Amino acid sequence: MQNLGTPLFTFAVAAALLAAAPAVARDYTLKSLKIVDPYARATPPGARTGGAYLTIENHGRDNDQLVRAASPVADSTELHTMRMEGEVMRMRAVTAIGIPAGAKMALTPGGYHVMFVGLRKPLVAGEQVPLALTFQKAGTIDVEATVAPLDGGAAPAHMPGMGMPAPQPAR
Ligand SMILES: [Cu+2]
Repeated sequence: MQNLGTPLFTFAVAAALLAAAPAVARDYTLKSLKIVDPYARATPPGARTGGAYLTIENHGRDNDQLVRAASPVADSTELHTMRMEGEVMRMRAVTAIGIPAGAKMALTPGGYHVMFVGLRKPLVAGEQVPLALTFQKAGTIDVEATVAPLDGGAAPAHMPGMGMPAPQPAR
């Protein structure tokens, strides 16, 4: 589990975080879950894959799990994690991402993420990507992920050696 960009399990009260969130962040509420600031990364022409990221806060008393993601932008939409295999960081599909009661799970470029496989068109910065998220207990919610620029300062660069074609920074 080391060097994975370990998902953050933060048991802090979320109110302070919410108060500090930028006004542009888009949040969604589904029962006891809050989905914070879903975004995707812009993709270069011809890219077959893309990623989407978000934070899920579980304000309820029951554990939940993200069990499915779906989007019309790709042939399939998968839940992935990253793991080290020897010296190489590789992605692996997972069947569910746990969202423990009272916890916050961040899906990030270095950890758990939503993966678009077989992109039907490039993801363009500024556009919105429809994303349906299904949780084991809370059900399904439709959100829109804002596409962030490839070279956006806040977003971490793609890691080298991920086992798939990684977009290069804008030339
Ligand atoms: Cu992936």
